[in-house]
This record gives sequence, C-alpha cells and structure tokens, in this order.
Amino acid sequence: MTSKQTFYVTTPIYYPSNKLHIGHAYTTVAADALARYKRLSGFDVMFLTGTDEHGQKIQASAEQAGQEPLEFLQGIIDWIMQLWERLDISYDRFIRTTEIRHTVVVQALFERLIRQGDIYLSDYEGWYCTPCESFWLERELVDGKCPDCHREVEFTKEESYFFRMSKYVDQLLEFYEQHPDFIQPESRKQEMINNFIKPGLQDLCVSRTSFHWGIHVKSNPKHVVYVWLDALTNYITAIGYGSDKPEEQATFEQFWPANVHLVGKEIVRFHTIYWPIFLMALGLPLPHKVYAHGWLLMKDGKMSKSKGNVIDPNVLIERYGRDAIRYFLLRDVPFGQDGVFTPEALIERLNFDLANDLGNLVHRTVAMLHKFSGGVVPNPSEEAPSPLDEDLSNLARSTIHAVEEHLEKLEFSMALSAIWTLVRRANKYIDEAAPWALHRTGDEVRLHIVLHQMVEAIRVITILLQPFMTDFPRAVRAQFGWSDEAFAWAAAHDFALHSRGNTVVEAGPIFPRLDIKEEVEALTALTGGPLKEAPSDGEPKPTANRTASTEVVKETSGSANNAAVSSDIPGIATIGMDTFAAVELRVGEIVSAAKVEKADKLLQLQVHLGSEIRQVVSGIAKHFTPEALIGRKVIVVVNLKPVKLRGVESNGMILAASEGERLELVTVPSDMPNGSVVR
Ligand code: ME8
Repeated sequence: MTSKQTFYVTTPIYYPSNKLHIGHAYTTVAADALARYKRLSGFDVMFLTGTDEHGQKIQASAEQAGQEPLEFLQGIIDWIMQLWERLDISYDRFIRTTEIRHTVVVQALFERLIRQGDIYLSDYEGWYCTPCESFWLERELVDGKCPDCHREVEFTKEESYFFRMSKYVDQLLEFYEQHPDFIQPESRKQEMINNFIKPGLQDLCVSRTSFHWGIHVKSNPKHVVYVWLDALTNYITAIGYGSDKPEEQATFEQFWPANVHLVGKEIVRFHTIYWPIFLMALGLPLPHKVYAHGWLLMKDGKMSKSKGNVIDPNVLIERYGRDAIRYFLLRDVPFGQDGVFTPEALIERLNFDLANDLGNLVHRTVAMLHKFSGGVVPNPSEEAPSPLDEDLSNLARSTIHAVEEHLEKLEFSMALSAIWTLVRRANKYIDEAAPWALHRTGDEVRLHIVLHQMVEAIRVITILLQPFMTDFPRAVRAQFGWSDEAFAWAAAHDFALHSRGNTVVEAGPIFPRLDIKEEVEALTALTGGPLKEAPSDGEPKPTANRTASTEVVKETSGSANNAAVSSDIPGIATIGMDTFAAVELRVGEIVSAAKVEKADKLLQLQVHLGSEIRQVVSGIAKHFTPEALIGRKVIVVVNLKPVKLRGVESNGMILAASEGERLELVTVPSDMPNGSVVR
C-alpha cells in the first residue's frame, strides 16, 4: 500500500448531447494543471472526468439524429476522448453514467434512500426546463422563462420521487460553518445561503416518468432517476463506491473524500447543497472543496450551440498547438471570474507572452550557446556572483514558492504571472549582462557565468511550466538534456550546477509570431461566422434574485442617472452614481519599480493589493526614480482592461494629481491596509 498523500480532483461530467466547446476545455485544462502539479509535487493523484449520459436532452438529440441513444453517444464520446488526448489531459479515470458500474450502484443507493425515508413518492407540479434539466417554481421564473437559460419552460405534473432535503438543512449549515473553505470563491457561499437555503430549501424531485432514457428505479421501473442524483454520484461510483471488487473498494477508501470538485458557477448549487446532502444521507464524508469558476463568454454572451457562437477547441489546437491554448485558457482570465474570449486577446497572448517573452528567451539562449561556447553549457568559474547574477538567481529560487502558493489556491493566472516575471527578468538579464560584449572583449570568465545563468533560468522556468503546458517542457528538456534529477519539481528550488556540460541542440522557434489581422480574420472564418460585437446589453443579466449577488451587471448607459447633464464645473458633465461605482479603486503598496526599456516615460510597477500583486505600467518615470516609489501607498484602478505598453502588460492604473509640470501621487496614510476599498 502506498504511503503517499492522495489528491482527488474532478471536473463536471459533461452532457454529450453535442460536441464540447472551449468552455468545457477550460474546466478540464484547469483540472489537468492541478492534477499535474500535485503529481509533480509527490501526491498520488486521481483525476476524474467523464460524461453525463442520461436525461431527456440526450434522448431527444439521439432521436433527432435517428439513432439509438447509445449509438449516438458513442460518436460523441469518441470525439470527446480524442479532444482530451489532443489537449494532453492526463485524466486517470473517465466515467460514463451509462456504464454498469455506475448504474447498479445508483439503483442500489436509491432503494436504500427509500428504505431510510429520505426519498418518498408524491406528485410533482411545476415548471421544467429541458435544456437545463431543471425544475423551477413559478416565482423563480423570469418573464415566464427559465431563469438560467431564458428558454421556454413546460408545466409538468407527474408522479415523482422526492428527496427530503429539509431534513438536512441544519446539518448542512453546520458543515459550512465548520468548513469555511468548502465553497470557493467565498462569495458563492453567501449566495447559496441567502438565495437557496434561507428562503426554505424545497424537497428535490429525483425521478421522472415522462421519459425513459435513464437509470430505472428498481422497485418502480416506470420511474427513471432524475439526472442530478444520477450525475453527482459519478464522483463516488467512478472510484469504486459500492463495487464488489476489493481493489475498487480500496481505491474508494484511498481517494474519497475528493479534495476538490471543479465546476462552472451555474452548477455550484447542485454541488454545494444537493451533493453534500446526498452524501450525508449515505453516511459518507463530504468533499473538502467545491470551486466554482467563472464563465468564458463570447462578445455576445454565454457560448451556446443555439446562438452559434461556440468555438471548437480543435480549430484552435490545429492552428496554434495545444500548449498555446492551454496557456491562454489558464492565463487570460483569473480563475473564478468571467472573461470574454476574443481572437485579439488570444493572438496578443501568443505573440507577447509566448513568442516574444518565452520563445525568444529560449531561442536567443540556444543561439548564443552555439555562437560563444560550441553548443555546450559552460562550467562557470567559482568567482563571486555579481549583484546582477544574484538578482536573477534569487528571483528564480523564489518563483517556485509563488507558483505553489497560487496553485494551492487555484490561482492559475497568477501562478503563470509569477513565472512570467522570471521569464522577463531573464530576458532583461541577458540585455544587461550582454554576453555578446563579453565575447567581444574576451572576458571568458564572465561570459561563462552569464551563459550558465541563462540556462539555469530556463531550466527553472521549464520545470515550473509543466502543470500548464506539456509539449514545451518536453521539447525544451530534450533540447537542453536535463536529467531526471535536474528536472524534478523540487529542483526548481536550486539555481546551481544542473546544466553544466550539457550539449544543447539547436531548433527553430517554438512559438512563431503571428500576424494579428490575418489571424483574427482566419479565426472568424474558421469559427463559423463573425464573432459579433457585443450589443450594449449583450452579457447575460442577473435574472432571478438567486443570481443577482454574483452576476452583478453594472448599468453604464440608458438610466436617468447617467444622462450627461452639466455639473457645476464648467465643461464637465455630471455622471450618475452607477457610472462612478463601476470604477473599482483599491489601496495598493508599490513593492517594486523598474524602468521600461526604450520608454523614457514608463515605469513598470508591482503593486501589492492585499490579496495579490499586480503589475501596473505607469507614465511617471519623468517624475520619480524607481527607488523613490518603493513602499508608497497609492490608489489603484483595479478593473481596467489589461493593456500592453511597449510590450509590457499593465493591469490597472495608479491615480496622480497634476498641475503643469508637477505630478503627485494620490496617497493614503501608510497604516491603511493594502487592498482597502476606496469609495
Ligand atoms: O452541467 N465557460 O454539463 P455541461 C466556462 N452534466 N465553463 C464552461 C462553459 C463556459 N462558457 N461552458 C461549459 C452539466 N463549461 C452537467 C454536470 S456534474 C455532476 C454534471 C463547463 O455539459 C463548466 O465546468 O452543461 C460547466 O459547469 C460545465 O462545463 C457544464 O457542462
């Protein structure tokens, strides 16, 4: 028996009523990055994904295709598995809810729950949304339609089994209380309590008689198990719960409870209310965490087949490679928040981060090794390192800590941002250490130290990129010839002699630079039509009060509040409170500052905002030296769209007052905590 610590991560099981899109790839790539990170840091990992194959929607799709459900499903399952292979998804198990190992256990536990009195037979009257497989009360409908997807709902009355949710409410609230990290991000917990639990948790309908494609209730086979009880139990049946095979039972004992269920925010309710209650009824321990990430939106709102705005990940993988897509998905949008997919953002990331920063670092290093040292990593002399060398090596040694800290909190974007700080520092080191000049002046001792430092920085970066990308680390490792020991995760702590004497192979650029205009046009054509400009109200609006707390849509036009009337200051129009409230201001502390190359006015700042460190590029270099800014408390606009200034990403703006030549930072007393909200 292994004594390693275990880690169990799941994705939702996706509906195979259609092919999947990049929204599904998003969750799966995130789960893969987490699974890879945990494996690299020594855990015994179980990574589960799969498909949710029952229900009316699947039955209808199969009928439409003129096929039997299983025949219809097989084509899509093959497609999904191929997609995961193309994205290098390292799942350990794939569950299909039509598998016998799942269905027999669901049937058995349903009977047990009837016997226990947790499930009872009654009549259901209410509104049913077929695409969402959800029942709604009259009061929950919005304009008579489904509050989630805004489609038509059907009034239904039929005999159904119900799960006695109310019995477990107090136990659930107590569990939340004792496990404050169970629902992440934190804001979702209040949403669950205020919008679903406090108004009175309804008993849940857990069977249907109006369609037959599902798991039949053993003692009353005209009923099929309503999808959520069937679907959620996949997380235990897939790893051996209820199995009669001893090795499967052992797997269940080893991995349950799950460490984290990754889900999109629209199904957090099922995972944080119904799932824990089902488990309580079964007397099983509850998962440690449910993490609800945000949606990847298109300019015209949420992706959906019926809108025709979905993107097939295969199109992107074929054109840019899987690493580029994996990187983009994890880097561009902070996990937990919504983000809009645009071809422009994708191409900019690929050009700036991958081609200019990372690809260029490797390419120029290899070229210089060949030019100045015959393609062999030199053995550096034992001369004391210069402050420049130490600056790089200290940053490299500390980057693993930042990456680990962020990954533990599922902050994929910030983990990548920490790696990119090192990538950029390494590129800057090359510019500053200027190996070509050392070669020209014949300073072999320094040249060897510098070349060696460059390679070590790349080694650390490549190790740390393994959770996120798969082809790049494999290729670069082979190119630089690092041993298992040199390439172990923990070896990213050292910045030492892991590479000396290695022969480095020349290769073409790994990430080519792309022509943005050409690519946007090509992507538009390939994704089946114009990626439309958003209408001003194009994003999904908060619907019933149950979603309002998390999907705040700020009014920016049209209300009387916002009409442009003049203020008392001549020439300045007044704005409404809504417009002002749309700007998020926070207190930040400048923790580092450096000049931006070839830009006299720009400084690149790292600003501590309490929960994160943001990079902001500010046009204040004429007014302050970098050193004079360290430790200053400033006010930061934190919800500006990121921009690139001279190729450096800026994620916010700091406020300053100016009068003629004079410029002063807007500041607060030094004891004001970082991250404080400014109103
Ligand atoms: O809900 N942005 O399946 P599903 C981000 N079978 N993530 C997205 C997304 C988007 N635009 N679109 C989809 C189901 N997802 C049930 C789950 S689990 C026991 C049963 C991802 O095919 C996200 O993870 O509708 C979301 O929760 C999931 O796909 C929904 O997949």
